Amino acid sequence: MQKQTINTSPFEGQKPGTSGLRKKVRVFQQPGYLENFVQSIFNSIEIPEHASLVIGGDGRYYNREAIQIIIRMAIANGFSRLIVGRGGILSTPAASCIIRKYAATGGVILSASHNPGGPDEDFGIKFNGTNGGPAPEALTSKMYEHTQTIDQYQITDADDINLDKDGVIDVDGASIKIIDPVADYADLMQSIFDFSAMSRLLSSDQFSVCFDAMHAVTGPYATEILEKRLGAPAGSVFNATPLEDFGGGHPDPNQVHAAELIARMNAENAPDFGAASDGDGDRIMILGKGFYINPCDSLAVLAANAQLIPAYSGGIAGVARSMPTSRAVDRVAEALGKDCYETPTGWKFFGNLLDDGRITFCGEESFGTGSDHVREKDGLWACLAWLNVLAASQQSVESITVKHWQQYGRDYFTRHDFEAIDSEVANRLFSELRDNLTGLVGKTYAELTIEKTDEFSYVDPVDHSRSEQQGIRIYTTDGGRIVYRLSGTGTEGATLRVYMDRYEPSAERQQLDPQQALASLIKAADEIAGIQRLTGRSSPDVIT
Ligand code: VG1
Ligand code: CO
Repeated sequence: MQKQTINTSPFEGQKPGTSGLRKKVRVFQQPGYLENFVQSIFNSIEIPEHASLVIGGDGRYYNREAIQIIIRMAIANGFSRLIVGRGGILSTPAASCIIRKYAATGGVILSASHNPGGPDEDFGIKFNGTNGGPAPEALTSKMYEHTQTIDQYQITDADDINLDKDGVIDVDGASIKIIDPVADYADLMQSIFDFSAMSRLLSSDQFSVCFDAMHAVTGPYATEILEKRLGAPAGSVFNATPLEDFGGGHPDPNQVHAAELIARMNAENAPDFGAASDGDGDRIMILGKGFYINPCDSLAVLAANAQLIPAYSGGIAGVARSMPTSRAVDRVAEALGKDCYETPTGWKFFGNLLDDGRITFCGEESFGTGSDHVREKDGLWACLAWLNVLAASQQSVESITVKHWQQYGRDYFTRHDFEAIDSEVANRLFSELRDNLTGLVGKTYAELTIEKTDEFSYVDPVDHSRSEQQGIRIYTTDGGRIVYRLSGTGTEGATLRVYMDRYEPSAERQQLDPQQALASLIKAADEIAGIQRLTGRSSPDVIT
């Protein structure tokens, strides 16, 4: 084997977003593009002696080719042990679990998560550190700096590795271990939850479950855990084989893209429990029979019932949520006398809080929920947490949620996404909003009076790092809130996300459709930012 130093020059725009670097596959396929970014990762971290790296991805188009390149580069950069998921497969939470379990130096995860896959679609890459969590901002900024000045990368001329056969391969002193991508993760789940109570529930004819893996990475994980270990009937997991193009769909578990599951759950004789996960398995949408539970509420219900789950029976340390997530979990934390942290969007902001033992559960409105068992959001974990709570409480998803609202009040929540809008228009919308921000106070829109406005910035309580411009917030006098931010995961133009929520303490008024309950806020959000006026869009592309 020969180590080679290849001369290269920088590519523009290799700036990691909310969760790694995401671009069109064709951008990644340019000679040197992936190599430059991978070398910039390696240039940004310490690679100690006996360094080890976990490698895997969500199985999307270009996953296997990218893995071969990364293996060759990791060896040339001095990693002596590589752990690779068989077939190039590792869900994001499984990668986090494996990094932690085998005390790896870090991991490279290939995924563009909920973005579609295929030759004309998206690819992505992210680096997780030794705690198993996404690189914090200080590290992603360092990577970006390296991408701007890079002039060479290291690679070996080793042959392609057979990714489909378990075992250890020795390549010139470096060992490459191909592992079952599921087993370690499934064992971790079994150590957290009450699998005996859950398997009694899942194998009884009184209860049925269906899980839509959306042709993405969670298929093998959900089949192993729900069907094999917990005894749900075969076929409970559908769309279970990871496909390079996710069957042509968006592996985004929301009410628009997971239409097949929604239809099943709203049909007559619907299953009691439904779930759909995203491309890389870190998010989940939870449904009851004919009942949708918003992810903000899901986090709150799980936090309130944590003691029913063996691993958390001693109670939780605290909770955290991303800023645009509704304040439902704050109410639970308050009742429990625990701290609740509000962070910017993106899982990387939970890492320090988890590592420091300040929080046990955390989540985002975008269907990501998790705990301190790994350092990523974890879709199947949330699905199993719900099943554990249902098994222990003998209640339905709907009854447990409705009772939760009665006890704590309901936070109506919705998110409206305006996708692929012109970037210049999006920037104009934000600069106008910023300029008008203080002048908005006291004004009335859609009969709502504005009480307070600000732009969210965050100081990490552990390392004191600062993150600015994390979303513009408008508060109305009736307790409503509007948040505007631009997506950091898209690959085409800009995606405007508008989040709205409002608290409803009265049980008599908790049964409304959120779009109805939030109608005035939705109207005000458009008038304040001039969404229709500036973008020409009269309605959002996706509503969650
Ligand atoms: C979106 C979500 C955010 C999530 C991120 C990565 O980011 O809003 O909550 O952490 O995706 O999730 P943005 O910047 O597009 O709003 V995943 O599952 O796509 O890696
Ligand atoms: Co994801």
